[in-house]
Amino acid sequence: MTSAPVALTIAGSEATGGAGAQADLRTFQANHVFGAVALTCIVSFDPKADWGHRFVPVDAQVISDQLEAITAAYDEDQLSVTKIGMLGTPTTIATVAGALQQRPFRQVVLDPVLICKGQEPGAALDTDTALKAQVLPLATFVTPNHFEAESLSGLEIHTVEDLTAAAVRIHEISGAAVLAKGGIRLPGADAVDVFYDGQTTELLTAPKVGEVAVAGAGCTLAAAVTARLALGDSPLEAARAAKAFVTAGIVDRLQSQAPFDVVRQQAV
Ligand code: PXL
Repeated sequence: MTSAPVALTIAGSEATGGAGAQADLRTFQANHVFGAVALTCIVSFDPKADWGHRFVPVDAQVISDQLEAITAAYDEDQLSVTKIGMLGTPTTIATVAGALQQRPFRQVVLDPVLICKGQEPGAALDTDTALKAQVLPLATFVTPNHFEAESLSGLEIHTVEDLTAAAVRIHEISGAAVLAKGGIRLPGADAVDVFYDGQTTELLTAPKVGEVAVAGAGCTLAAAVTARLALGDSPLEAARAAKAFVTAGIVDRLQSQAPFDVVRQQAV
């Protein structure tokens, strides 16, 4: 019998398995961390409509019930790190923010999934505003992609210098360690991400693997950070390990009948 570290993901289901809670759990497992899930929503792509997102939120009470069960089963030593992925509605955001205020976590890793395709633009704006106001202040580690970094910082990002300025700004707003992802969006041969925690700025680079984004990369990166923090890494060590982990999974991507490849997590 062991009492191994447990990590929690508060995330949506993406039915084909490429992103969301499914990618998070595979990432935890590949990093030797036991995973728990509080499911926030269910996304079913629509193959009849260009693989757009069909989105159904989980009832707020059911989200609370899941979090109650998880935090009763695992105390603050055993479960000290949580990841937050797609929340999707202002109601879900309020529910999750309330739960995080009641039960302390040593680390809260926020993948600030801002827009869910398939939602009304109006609803998405409410969701963005609520996420920034209620969840960002609770985060200790944030992993915005190019679009999310522009939205959270209010800066335009065309270069690595811009991405660094955005990471600094997001740290100032949130107090969190920031891993701002340029990915394939910035020009150049490398996929560059910027780590900034108020003291250290470090560029994490890897050669780009093609010029087309792979689904599940954002979820996998943030989940790998979460797993490494649960194992005791510092935020910078976790960021470096997560970058290597997601790069390996992109190289070994899974193809399917869907119009995008997905990250395939490799055991570490
Ligand atoms: O990659 C963002 C993301 C997160 N969570 C869920 C998703 C997606 C994208 O499809 O479906 C549940």
